[in-house]
Amino acid sequence: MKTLLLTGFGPFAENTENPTETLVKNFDNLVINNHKIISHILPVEYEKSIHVLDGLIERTNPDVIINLGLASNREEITPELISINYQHSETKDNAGVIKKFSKINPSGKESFFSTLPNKEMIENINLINGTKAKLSSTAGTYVCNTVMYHCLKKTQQDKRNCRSGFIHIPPNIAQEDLTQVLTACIKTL
Ligand code: PCA
Repeated sequence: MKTLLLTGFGPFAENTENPTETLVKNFDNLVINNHKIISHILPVEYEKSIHVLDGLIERTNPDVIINLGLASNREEITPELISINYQHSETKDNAGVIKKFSKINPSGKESFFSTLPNKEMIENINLINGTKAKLSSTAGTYVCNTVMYHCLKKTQQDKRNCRSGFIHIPPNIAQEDLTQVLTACIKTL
């Protein structure tokens, strides 16, 4: 049996609800496709999110990590191709911090590519009635990109045999549909 660490986020900025919160909580402890799921809600804070994530990775030693977040301005489900070593947003994080023109890690690599099977996940999601997925080539420069970058950096630096990446979820999709979407993604692992 493999271990899948699944993360989501709670509300932030003007988003009073974050669909990834309910979704991720509902998958905690399930076993799908021979993966035991451990789920956790990360704080929408640049600093704390990565510290919490580090602790989770150390504690659970996962084989796969899927991080989920809300993209309030998108219409499709968007697995992310790449994370970049940058933080820049007008939006405060939930600790009130604004980051602009900042590096996540001043001495780190410029970018990390997702190591999740994005193509297969997109194909599987698009087989589901009424849901649409496409590849995104930017995870933004706010907290989600920070989490994706740090997650890939840590797992590769620690030489963990662990695949990870990020999927952004648009608003206004029913939880039942999101459940099907996430199940379809996990079936590609
Ligand atoms: N979305 C934000 C951070 C938390 C979330 O769910 C983002 O896209 O960076």
